Amino acid sequence: METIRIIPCLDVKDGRVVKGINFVNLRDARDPVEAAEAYCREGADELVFLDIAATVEDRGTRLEWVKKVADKVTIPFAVGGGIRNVQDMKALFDLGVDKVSINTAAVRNPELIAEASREFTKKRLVVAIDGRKNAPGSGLPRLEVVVKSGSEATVIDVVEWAIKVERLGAGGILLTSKDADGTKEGYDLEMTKAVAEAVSIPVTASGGAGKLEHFYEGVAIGKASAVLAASVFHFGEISIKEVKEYLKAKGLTVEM
Ligand code: 0VR
Repeated sequence: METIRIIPCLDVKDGRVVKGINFVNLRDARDPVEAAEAYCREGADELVFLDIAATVEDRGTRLEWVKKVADKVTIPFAVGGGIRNVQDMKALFDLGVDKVSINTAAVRNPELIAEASREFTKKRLVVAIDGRKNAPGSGLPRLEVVVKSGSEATVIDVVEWAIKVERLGAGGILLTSKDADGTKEGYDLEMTKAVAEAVSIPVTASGGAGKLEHFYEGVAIGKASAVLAASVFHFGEISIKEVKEYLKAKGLTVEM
């Protein structure tokens, strides 16, 4: 049985870790370096850093923020937000980043996935897919890809995009529900399961984790290989240790 990874996510804006609901109403949470060191100490299996304002501000990833964290991180470190091309990726790898995550740029130029996968190997390339649910009868995909920090609809079906992303060479998918983000009401299990069953690369569930049961559901029902959270970890409501002990008690394999 695969080892399930527990992943805290640092959503960074103006040099601080922030947290909102449905990608808006962002409030200050903590310092990125302090948070990264704490999560490494607490047994996180991987750390994600998202420069969430980069694409909207039409700039590259803030390298100085990434470097401060990269210098302290002792676990696999993945960075996304504002990555537009292989040059941006190389600059991040040169800072010691282990994996890059592309979202809007991949939708705008799918060939970038294949190019990056060839250049850096697929295990260093994650494609982040932000999805939202549309009402039945809306004429829009039930599960629709959104880009630019969730501000722009694409009319692209999430599952179809995930299949294409795998075919183009992505090594993993970071699947975030914009509707569930920050609500602490649980992952979007319908969307997560639909994607995880359509691809053979690891899918990370993201958006909505609020209690221990949610992490288990993300794996047992959502078929995710990893579970990501921000709110409950940043505000100290649940610890990584508690999640791992809970999943282990439920029969899943985790690295204690
Ligand atoms: P929680 O629901 O708090 O665990 O959040 C998990 C996940 O949704 C967030 O870490 C992050 O992916 C939300 N993403 C974005 C954003 C948040 C604000 C603005 C933009 C984005 O573009 O992904």
